[in-house]
Amino acid sequence: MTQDELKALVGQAALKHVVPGEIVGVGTGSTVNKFIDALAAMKDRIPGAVSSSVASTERLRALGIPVFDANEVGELAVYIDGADEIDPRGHMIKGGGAALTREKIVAAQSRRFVCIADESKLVQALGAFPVPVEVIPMAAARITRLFAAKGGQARLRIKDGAPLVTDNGQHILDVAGLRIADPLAFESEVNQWPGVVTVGVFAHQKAAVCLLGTAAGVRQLD
Ligand code: ABF
Repeated sequence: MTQDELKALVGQAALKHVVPGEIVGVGTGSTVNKFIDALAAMKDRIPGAVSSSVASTERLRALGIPVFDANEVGELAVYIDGADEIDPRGHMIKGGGAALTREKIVAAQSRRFVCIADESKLVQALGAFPVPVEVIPMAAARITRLFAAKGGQARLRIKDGAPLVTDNGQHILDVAGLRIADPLAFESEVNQWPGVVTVGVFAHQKAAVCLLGTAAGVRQLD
């Protein structure tokens, strides 16, 4: 099976976690795009979605699925999103798609996080994937020095020759060289640094369930 087919497999499998009659939280990325495409088949059984990015909002609306502002709705039953890395306890690195802040907001608004990914995303310890951190631009140099003191090398994410600007008008640092032994403590610490909007470690909002696409089918980690 190709990686694309594995993503389609878990995108389809995630449908059984959508609660009929309830608004569903929808993440961002190529795996979530497969889920959104599958969700079109049950759009008459849900009021709609809350989305974590402009890109996902456009895809949902193009399929006729209403998208609500997060402020218009209360707690969501479930949030379905991908990850860049996931450990066996459900802690994740996210933000490769630059949508991490809105992803964390919708995850926090949801009772359960269901992570969907192909099996290549499963790791024993987080950190091989550079950790995305959304930052206020004027704090980028100081935050880079704070990561250096932890052994991390932070690089400003560039797109089309200029610093990438997120949906929230901020920049992204990608931090390589970190081995994150305690994801909860790491997330809490970096969140305190002035100028950090969101750190792409999801330990406080970890996955309750992870659906991994494998050649043998969908493997579920609870
Ligand atoms: C989002 O999309 C992210 O937080 C993560 O960076 C990315 C995973 O993308 P893909 O499914 O394309 O690998 O969920």
